[in-house]
Amino acid sequence: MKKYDPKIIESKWQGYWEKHGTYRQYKRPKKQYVLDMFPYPSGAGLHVGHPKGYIASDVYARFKQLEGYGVLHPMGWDAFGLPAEQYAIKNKVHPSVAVKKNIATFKKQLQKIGFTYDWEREINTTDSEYYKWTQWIFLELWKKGLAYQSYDPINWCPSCQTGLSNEDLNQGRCERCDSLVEKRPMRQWVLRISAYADKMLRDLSKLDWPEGVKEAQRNWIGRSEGAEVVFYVTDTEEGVRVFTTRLDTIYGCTYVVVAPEHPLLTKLEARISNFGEVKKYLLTTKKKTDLERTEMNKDKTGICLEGVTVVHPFTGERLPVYIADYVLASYGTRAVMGVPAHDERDFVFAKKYQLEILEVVQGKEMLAEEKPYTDDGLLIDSKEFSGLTSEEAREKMVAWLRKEKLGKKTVNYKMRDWVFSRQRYWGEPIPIIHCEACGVVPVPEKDLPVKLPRVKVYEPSGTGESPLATMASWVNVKCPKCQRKAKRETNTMPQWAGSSWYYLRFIDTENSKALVDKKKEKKMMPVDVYVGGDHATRHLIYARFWHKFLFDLGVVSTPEPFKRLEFLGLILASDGRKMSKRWGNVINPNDVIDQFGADAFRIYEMFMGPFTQSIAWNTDGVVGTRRFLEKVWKISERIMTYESARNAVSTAGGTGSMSKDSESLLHQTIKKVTEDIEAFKFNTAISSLMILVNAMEKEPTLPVKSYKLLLTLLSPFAPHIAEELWSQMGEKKSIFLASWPTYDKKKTVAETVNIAIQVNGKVRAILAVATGTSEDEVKSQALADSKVQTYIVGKTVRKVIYIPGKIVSIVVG
Ligand code: ANZ
Ligand code: ZN
Repeated sequence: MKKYDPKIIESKWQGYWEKHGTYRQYKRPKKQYVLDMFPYPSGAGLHVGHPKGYIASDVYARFKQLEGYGVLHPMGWDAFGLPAEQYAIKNKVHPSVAVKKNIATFKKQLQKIGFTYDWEREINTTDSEYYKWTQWIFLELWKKGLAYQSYDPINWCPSCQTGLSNEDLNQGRCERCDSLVEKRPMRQWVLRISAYADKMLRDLSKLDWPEGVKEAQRNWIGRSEGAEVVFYVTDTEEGVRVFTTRLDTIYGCTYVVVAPEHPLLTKLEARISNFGEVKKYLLTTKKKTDLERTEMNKDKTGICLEGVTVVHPFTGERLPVYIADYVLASYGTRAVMGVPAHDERDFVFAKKYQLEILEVVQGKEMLAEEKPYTDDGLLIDSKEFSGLTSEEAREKMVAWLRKEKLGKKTVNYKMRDWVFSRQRYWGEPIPIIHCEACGVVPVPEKDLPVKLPRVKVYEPSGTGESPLATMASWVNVKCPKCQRKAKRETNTMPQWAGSSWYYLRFIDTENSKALVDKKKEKKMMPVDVYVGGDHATRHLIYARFWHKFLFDLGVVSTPEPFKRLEFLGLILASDGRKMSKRWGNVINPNDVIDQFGADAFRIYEMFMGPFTQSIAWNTDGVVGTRRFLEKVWKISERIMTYESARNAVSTAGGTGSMSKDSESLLHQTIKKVTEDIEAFKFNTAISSLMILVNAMEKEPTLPVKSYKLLLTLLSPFAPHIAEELWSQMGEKKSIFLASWPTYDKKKTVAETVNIAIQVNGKVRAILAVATGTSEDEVKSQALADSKVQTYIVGKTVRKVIYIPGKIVSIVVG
């Protein structure tokens, strides 16, 4: 019998599995689609934090295969986008060359870990045969009016020199380089994601996703029911529409505020006597982010529009109009009615500019005077609406507004349409041609893909145009409609485009006729379990949007792409910080594997703690999991000895026997590991395997059958050693073609013993504990017993003695 040498057995079995296509069991009638969030191949390669999710999905995929499913578990590369481009610029290599090299590194690293990935289905978002379909989806969106050009100011990162979507911001800063983002007017392609806001919100309830992620999506979409109300500018036909969620407070409205960007300003320029001041204010606004504008504790500034008033729709009173940057240009109607008595920001603003504060809603308890009352309540001083509840008042008031054609119910969303163009090189070209005569002309489907040309300079131009604009030979084309001179669109798609539908391509990677074959799609979708982290909104918002669109097109058969989502906690460096080159605390999985083996590494990552928790790396832990595997290996040596001959081993069952306690523990473990893997509780599954191994180690003899059950339970976590020992037991086929063990329910019920608990020599309680319960566990159960508690509270426990299986004796003083 050989020593346990992971170096030898791991590469041996990796080769075997690949050669025999052990994981390609797609003919099986039941399917599981287990998916990882695919990585972008950065130049730094993988550190030990990256594979955590991949190991988890791999454990799950192997488990499902053992349960009899045909499992699709693919991997690919999200290789377009700013990080790849910046790496390429910094290292002076073409992005495509850098990406190729990085992918090779990533792949080699992943392959050492022993995953079930079907590398025949590898995809790369920067392959033109892949992005052909990304472009195709864009054109379908365009045909349906869901892709449009906008000239509204967008988020502009001065350092990355590109436009960004709202999702790319982190507290008003570029999430990539942390620069303060500016607003810049610029032509942009925008996707009408808002058209799907309601569906995306509604279908969240169908998903088996962590509540926190669903909540993040709800907040991101930010549905807000309210009303639009028109305030006419005195003596004009010009109406200012405001959006409010609190129509019931309208009798407390004492002024109206519009965003500095509101079109009303230019329309009324002649009437506004202090227009110079207004213009100056606009300039200061431009420098602020939306976050700074709306932050509660920031000073509220504004300017009264001299010479302009509006008419209160209910009372007919004239109200002053202000511009103030706490009203956002990107939300609602860009105008609000100011109700200082019931809204915090209005309150602060009214105090500063000495505007009237009228209370019109009362709660049960009166609040301190220096604070607005912001809850619903009973209406006062609101003419015929007085005495109604806020809710009743909103209904009645909106009915009246409708009748008078002064307003209506509306719904607003925080989610903005998706700014979809980037002024960068390394992305999918947007397949559009601009013709002076015909305007926007889509590239005909037969001409897809529009390939990204090789350029010499791929640094951003700084002019706000993509570097592609400088390539005359690529830009100048004939209009597909009228054959006259035309120009290609030079903006490219954002990083999120290729990842918004990649899971569909894995199902049918070679298809040149369609994005995905309908029959295959129907069999494999939806993704049963999606594993990853860090994209609670962005990627998961975009992918759901595209999927719903493809569903409406009839390309896919399910309204949602990802049935279940498992979100993971990060692995931090041992110093508690995020693992990063910047901090010099990165650990390369290759080094760990070289030292301890992939199986010990895999088990360690799954054993560190609850899957969803962030935990710091500790190499000593891998020492422990390696030791655990050594034990498993040693047991096999003993089996071999007492079974003496190899052919005796292969007769199922063998001749050894196991104690009743261990037999029962084995069945409990089968139950526990089955349930825990299903629930992504890998750490507790492993700890129960460790307990079982300890028990088996102590058995004088052991049936081969029981040992093989242990190997099967272990195999999703430590596939190489399990496969090796399986074959040493005489098995000819891969362990992953065996079936997952079932347990005998009767045997999972552990036998119990009664233990007397004495306090200072007197028996005070009887405790029933499962046989085999550890000393510490029995002691702590004894101390926690409610009867025992009455005798020990307030006293000091001096001694706790355990006589195994009989008595716990507690001494207090
Ligand atoms: C009057 C009012 C009275 C309001 C009251 C609130 C409380 P959500 O829930 O976020 O949709 N608002 C509307 N458009 C705005 C904009 N472009 N920028 C800044 N604030 C805006 O909030 C809707 C409320 O936010 C609206 O209801 C409006 O103030 C303000 F006691 O109208 B409310
Ligand atoms: Zn034309």
